Amino acid sequence: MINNRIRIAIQKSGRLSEESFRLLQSCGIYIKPRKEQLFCHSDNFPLDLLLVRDDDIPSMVSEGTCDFGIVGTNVLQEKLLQRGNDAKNNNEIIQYLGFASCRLSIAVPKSFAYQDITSLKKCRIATSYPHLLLDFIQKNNLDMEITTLTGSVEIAPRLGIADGICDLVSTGGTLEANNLREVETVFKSQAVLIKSPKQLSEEKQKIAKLFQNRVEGSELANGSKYIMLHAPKSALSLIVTLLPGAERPTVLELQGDTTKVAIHALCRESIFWETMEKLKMAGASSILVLPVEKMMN
Ligand code: PRT
Ligand code: ZN
Repeated sequence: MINNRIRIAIQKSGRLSEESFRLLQSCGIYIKPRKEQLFCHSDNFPLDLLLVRDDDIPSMVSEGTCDFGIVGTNVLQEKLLQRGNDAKNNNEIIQYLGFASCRLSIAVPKSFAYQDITSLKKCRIATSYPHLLLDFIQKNNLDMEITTLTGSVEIAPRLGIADGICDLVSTGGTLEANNLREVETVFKSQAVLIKSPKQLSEEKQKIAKLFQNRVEGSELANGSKYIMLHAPKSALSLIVTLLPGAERPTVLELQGDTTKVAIHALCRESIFWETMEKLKMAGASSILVLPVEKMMN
C-alpha cells in the first residue's frame, strides 16, 4: 500500500510541545494526542505525528524517519557540529517559528572577578552543549576546558567541578537563583521547522508544499495586524508613513464627509500604543487594530 502521508517529529513533553501543537492547529491540522501515545494522526490532513525527545528530532529528520521536525536551533546546531557538518545529510530550515527563544550563555559565579572574555582563560566550563561551546572557543581563539554534563549544569561551580557554566538562559532567573552572572552569549536560539534532505515521492512533495505554505501563512499572520482608521484627506500622506511595515493601503471615501477618508492597511509589524498615539496626533480617529488569523500570498 502506498503511504501518502507526511510525518512530523515534535517534542513529546517540554518547552516546545505546546507551541508546536498550537502551530499545527493554526495550520488547520487537528490532532488529538492521547495519553502516552507516541504516534498520532490527523483526520483532516495527511499528516502523522511522532512525539519524541527534542534531542532525537534532528537525526530522525536527517535520516528520513520523519519528513519534518520542530526543534530549537540550539539542539539542531549542536547535533550538526557533533556530526561534523556532513552537508549532504543536513536538514533544511524551512521556517523560523519565533517561540522557545533563548540564548546559550557562559555564566560565572558573582564572586568571579570577570573583566572581559580573556578572564575565562584556562577556566573549566560545564555544559550540555560541548560542540557549540567548542565552536565558540575556536572562533574566538580562546583557551578553556569543557566539562560535559547532561543536566543540573547550574550547580557545577558550587560543587567545585567547574569555574563557570555554559547553559540556556531565557529570563535569567535560574542564573540569579544560583548566584551566577551571565557574561558571554555563545549562541542565540529559537524553534524552527526543519525538513528532511531525503527525496519525497511526487505525491508527498505536493502535501509537503501545502504544509509548508500553511506554516508560512500562519507565521506571516502571526506578526501582522490589520489597521482601520479615519483620517483628514489633508493628512493622508503623513498618516500612511506612520503605519509600520504597511503595504499599499486601501483608501475609501466616507459617506457624508468629503474632508475625510477611511484607511485600511495590513501591517507586517506590531502596532504599539505609541504608534496609535502618533496617528491620533496626525489627525487620525476611530483607530481599530485587528489581529490577522491567516494569510496567503
Ligand atoms: O525531554 P526532552 O529532552 O524532550 O526535553 P529537554 O528537557 O531537553 O528540553 P526542554 O523542554 O527543557 O527545552 C526544549 C527546548 O526549549 C530547548 O532545547 C530550547 O530550544 C528551548 N528553551 C527555551 C529552553 C529554555 N528556553 C530554557 N530556559 N530550554 C531550557 N531552558 C532551561 C535552561 O536549561 C535552564 O535550566 O531553563 C533554565 C533557564 O531558564 P531561565 O528562564 O531561568 O533563564
Ligand atoms: Zn532534550
